[in-house]
Amino acid sequence: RDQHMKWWREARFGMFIHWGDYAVLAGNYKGQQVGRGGEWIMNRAKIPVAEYQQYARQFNPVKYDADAWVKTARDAGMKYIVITAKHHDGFAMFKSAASKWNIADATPYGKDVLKPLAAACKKYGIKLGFYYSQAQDWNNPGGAAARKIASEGWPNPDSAKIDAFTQANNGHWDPAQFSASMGEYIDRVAVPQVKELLTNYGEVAVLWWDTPTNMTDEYAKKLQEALQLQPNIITNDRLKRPNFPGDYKTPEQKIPGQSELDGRDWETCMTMNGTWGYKSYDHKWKSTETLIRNLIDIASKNGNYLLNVGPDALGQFPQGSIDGLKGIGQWMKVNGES
Ligand code: FUL
Repeated sequence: RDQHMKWWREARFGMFIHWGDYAVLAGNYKGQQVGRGGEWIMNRAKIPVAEYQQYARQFNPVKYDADAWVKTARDAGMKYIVITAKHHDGFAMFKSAASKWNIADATPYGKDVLKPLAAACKKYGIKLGFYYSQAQDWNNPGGAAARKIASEGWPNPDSAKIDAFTQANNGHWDPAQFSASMGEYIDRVAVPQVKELLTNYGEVAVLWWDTPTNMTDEYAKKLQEALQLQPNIITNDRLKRPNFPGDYKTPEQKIPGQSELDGRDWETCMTMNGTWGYKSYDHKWKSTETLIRNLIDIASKNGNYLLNVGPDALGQFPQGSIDGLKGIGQWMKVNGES
């Protein structure tokens, strides 16, 4: 029954990649540094849909080198990669027939970036997984929008802008966002895109769902059924709560203590600085020593460590990530099993 989990349980170490249109803004909006994750900037600053979509015209990652990315992961001792195929801003990093809001159709770059990544993963024997934001989608009509309310109030860097309109409209700040129902969004965008992802890229090892805002069992079932396209696929626990536990738990930015372990498989995802998506001014890098200690702590408790890199809009890993991964790789050479 558990045969499909075998490689994952042995993997221990993987690379998370948060990459999308938000890398263009890099945490900055109209001269303001917007707090927390760079990938949340559209929501936190309540950027209108039409305006946000203009930034895609500046997204031209000509330095993107999938081969080099996968090599960097492999050299650090990582066994798998999970990349944001679509984050909450709804921007697909792949050519999609279900929505024009994708990297091939909306940017000067004009190409799918998952295809070369899949090819490089195959070449180096690294498993490839896709993160897909199934519920939140701030650009495709009908997608959900979570409210993150902070007491201090905008523009405090730690808060989100919550105006009366947003408050009254289920977290949405632009009428374009609810010109369709969530059911329509699930049927027209989420399910077709998941099918595209599970059909066009060879073996897909992991489907990493996120933030089940307003999900229902009905929506979740439709998405879960699509997974049949990849019989050996592994999924996390964020499709919908409860009733859809997936294969493993996903503690975020923390390592569970011994007493919190309950026998279920688990994976800690973590940033190397303070953001998932690229921010030009976040230089608070964890030391190599901290990263290695975390990996040891997690491996000793039978978990996996999914360590994040947030590439910039040109397609480059930040130097801080490269340095940290190199440091881990050097330690691995001496102490690791591979
Ligand atoms: C969270 C998301 O909202 C963040 O942006 C990030 O993707 C993290 C891994 O999961 O819940």
